[in-house]
Amino acid sequence: MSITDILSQKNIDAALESVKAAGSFDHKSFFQKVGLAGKSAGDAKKVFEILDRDRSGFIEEEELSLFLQNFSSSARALNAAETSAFLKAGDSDGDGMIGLEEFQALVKA
Ligand SMILES: [Ca+2]
Repeated sequence: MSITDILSQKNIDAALESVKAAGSFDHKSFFQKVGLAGKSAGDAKKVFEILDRDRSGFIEEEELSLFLQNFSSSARALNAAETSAFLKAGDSDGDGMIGLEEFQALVKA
């Protein structure tokens, strides 16, 4: 499964372009631009499985910091403030990671 099986390259390029500047990442705006906000729970699950690189069943902080690189290997890493804001937005049960249901809720938010 590749991310472009789920999302269009055009939307991915536009979303990545909008977060090029360090500190400019906002998950809500990114999920909108990349087209994920309008996808089904099943498609969100497929994306979650790509983001969960070590297949632990959770997106941990390190995986979150490399979030953009799942869309393009040349994309930047998120900085510490962006990563921590992203984690805080998604981690509703406070375990320090984002689970599948949390991710599905986050992309719709
Ligand atoms: Ca993981």
